Amino acid sequence: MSAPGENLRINSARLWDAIMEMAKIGPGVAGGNNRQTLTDADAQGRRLFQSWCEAAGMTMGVDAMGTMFATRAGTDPEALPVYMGSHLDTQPTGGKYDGVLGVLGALEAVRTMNDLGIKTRHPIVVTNWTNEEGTRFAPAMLASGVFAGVLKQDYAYGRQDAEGKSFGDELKRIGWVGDEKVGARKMHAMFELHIEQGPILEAEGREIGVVTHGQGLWWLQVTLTGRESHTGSTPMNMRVNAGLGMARITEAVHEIAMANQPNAVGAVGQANVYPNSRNVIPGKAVFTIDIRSPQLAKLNVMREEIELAAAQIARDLGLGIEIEPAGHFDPVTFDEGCVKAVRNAAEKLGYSHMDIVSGAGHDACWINKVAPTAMIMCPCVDGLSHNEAEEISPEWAAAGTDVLLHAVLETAEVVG
Ligand code: HGY
Ligand code: MN
Ligand code: MN
Repeated sequence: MSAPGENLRINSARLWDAIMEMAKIGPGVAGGNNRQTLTDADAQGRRLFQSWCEAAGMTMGVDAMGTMFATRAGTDPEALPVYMGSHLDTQPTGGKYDGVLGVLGALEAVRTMNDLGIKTRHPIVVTNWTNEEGTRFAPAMLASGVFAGVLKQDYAYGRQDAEGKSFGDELKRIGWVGDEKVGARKMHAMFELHIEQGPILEAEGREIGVVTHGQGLWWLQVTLTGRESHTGSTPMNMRVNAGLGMARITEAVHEIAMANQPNAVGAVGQANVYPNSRNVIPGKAVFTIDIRSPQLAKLNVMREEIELAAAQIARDLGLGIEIEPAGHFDPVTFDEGCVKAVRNAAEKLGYSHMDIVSGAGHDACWINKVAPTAMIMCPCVDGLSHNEAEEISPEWAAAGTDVLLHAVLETAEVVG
């Protein structure tokens, strides 16, 4: 049977209800979400997602990183499954849609297939990747990185949060250590629907982003060591101020990103000074530099320039300095065949679309190393994300999910 026609659409109201239901779990303080990975709220969200998948007739598998794989059988059990999904964990001041749209959009696509009795030759698997955000346990995309063989499971299990709790202990505490070997699953293809998290699609008036590439990223954790002393009685020329070093390096990161325009970004998002007392010169500062570019050469030049500038600032201020990579992936080129399936679906459905490079990192960036992968994006209001005010329209959510449904059906081969 040929792929279904353009009249096949998902149930937009049911999708929106599911997103709003999930948003009640791990509520933020300003209308968004704080459902950080491996917290009790994450566990509650997982249970809700599992109940929905099982109600849709899917069987749930879980791997040793806690990633959830809900399978809808195909007519050919030998055929490799087509995967679609994203992540349910959020930033501490996250929005309701980052990651969630991709997981619940995939569930809605399956629910729509069930409504219409659509059969596919390839099985279909809806996925919730553990710890995409990398806030509580750095780096980001931790579980998909282990799945892709880029990160070791022992490394992941040993990652610690700010309170010294380890990933492995917390995964065990919430009861989500699965029995599957991470990465043992083989995929025919993987699609990830995600909000853009930037301003381009809305500004261009396009409903769909056909994601051809993804930016590369470095996270560099910097530790500066100075000397704690009294902020009142220590003469200025006797201070060894780690906080001042952090401020100057933060400024240097911004200047270097600006000097490397276009296609370069840089900031410091996480920063701690010690002892963090109002009347003590910080003796230590620990912070993470986040730099990104779609061009590998530019990304590496920025890293070199920042490391040189940071070393000079430390020398100028008499500070000790350590710089440790805390996360990295090269720029990504998604699979041409999968990208074409996304573009075909947008065209068939009559949605305005444009090619786009993902500014944010996603699980698809790692899975692209082990399976043909592509992403679909929908706009978000003012391009705002990683903010509780993150907003999309039900129409944008439905358009993205319609495209996901059709791209997956084209790839999974509708039969009967
Ligand atoms: O950092 C990222 O790009 C993603 O939101 N984890
Ligand atoms: Mn995300
Ligand atoms: Mn995010």
